[in-house]
Amino acid sequence: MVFPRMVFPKPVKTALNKLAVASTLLTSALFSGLAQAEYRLNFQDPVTSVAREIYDLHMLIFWICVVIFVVVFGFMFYSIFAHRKSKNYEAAQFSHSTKVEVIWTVIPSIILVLMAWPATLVLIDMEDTTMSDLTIKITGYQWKWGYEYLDSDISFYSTLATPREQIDQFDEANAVPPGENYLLEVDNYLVVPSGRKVRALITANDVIHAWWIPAFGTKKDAIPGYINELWFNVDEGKEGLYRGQCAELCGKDHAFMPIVAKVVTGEEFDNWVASGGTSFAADAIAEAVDGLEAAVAEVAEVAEQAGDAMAEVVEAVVPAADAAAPEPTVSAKTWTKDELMEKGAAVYQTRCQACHGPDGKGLPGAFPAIAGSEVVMGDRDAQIDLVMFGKAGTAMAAFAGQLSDEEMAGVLTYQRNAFGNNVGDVVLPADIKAKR
Ligand SMILES: [Cu+2]
Repeated sequence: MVFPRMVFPKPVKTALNKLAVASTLLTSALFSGLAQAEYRLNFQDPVTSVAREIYDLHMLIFWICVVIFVVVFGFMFYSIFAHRKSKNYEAAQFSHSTKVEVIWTVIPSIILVLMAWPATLVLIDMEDTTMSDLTIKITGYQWKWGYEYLDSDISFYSTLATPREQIDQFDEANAVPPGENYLLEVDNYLVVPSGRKVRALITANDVIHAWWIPAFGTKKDAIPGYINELWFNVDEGKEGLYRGQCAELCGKDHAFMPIVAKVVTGEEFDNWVASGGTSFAADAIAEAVDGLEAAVAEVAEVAEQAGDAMAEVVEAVVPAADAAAPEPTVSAKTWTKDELMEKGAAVYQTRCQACHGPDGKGLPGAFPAIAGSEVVMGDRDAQIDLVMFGKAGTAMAAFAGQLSDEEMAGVLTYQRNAFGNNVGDVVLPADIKAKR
């Protein structure tokens, strides 16, 4: 048998050719990307009992679907092949069969019940937050997470820590390559113990968010005015970092509010609570300082080989490294305007720019500009109150609980004197302290 040849008009032909070239390019680009990234199918490895139940349920349903697929398509292809016209098969002529109809109703019903049974058991287990060992209240904000350990006094905010330079890739010449955990890094980890049942109360302060850590098998909406519950109990021996994300489209920076949980042993957790919840932050700082010192030592070694001229350079580098190391608590320190501006710029780029823009121009119609703002450049006290305590009925949050005296003084000084604002005065940490 001869099939007629498809004949396309010329423009269609050209378009099809272009499409073929594009799809080849796309495919090769896609697969070279896949080859580089660690690529996997299926869920993340479960580390809690609930996550394991979900995983097993998922696999069970998957294999049931595979069997149904093979049986149905096998039957279909067999029928098509065995009864094909060229064999002169004569079709049966019936139009109704009660027997067949009963079979194709009863069998799927039984399959559905068999699938619903284990699924219901998992759902019931997921909802059972009783007998928990500790409770953490989790609040979603635009765009960060707040954690409160209700059994102790510990509470903190967890904000994106991926540097702005990696995110703003508008200028190719100055592009910084994304880090390993791009957009999945935070400044403060949620610290939880392994081997204990953690109950989480989930809510939100502004719009609906959702708290999701795939490896824990937890995902729950955070709704303003409501408190949802979930629980997880991480297996002992599975200590480490687990990453998740906000899973409910919550506005402009929805992709910029990741979740990082640091799972530690029960003993480490107790020590962490006893220390007021600060030791892990201190660890991170110590690590950073160690890294810095190692780098300085390396430079020194090279310099020794290169002679005295280089040694002089090292002398210049060491104090710089010291200066870069985190400062001790500094209530007695006298702050210069330059220092406040520098600190303020860093705080601004992590805490304010999401709404007010990296360039202070805001988002017309939604978030007011800082540049040229009469409010910002107006009365100093009023401006301090606004940033510390927020403004009711607007999106302006109260930052008193989120920033230290020094950070608050810095960012206020910065806003009054950056982006072409030119008030000239400074806000000192003592001014903030006096208002707390
Ligand atoms: Cu969100």
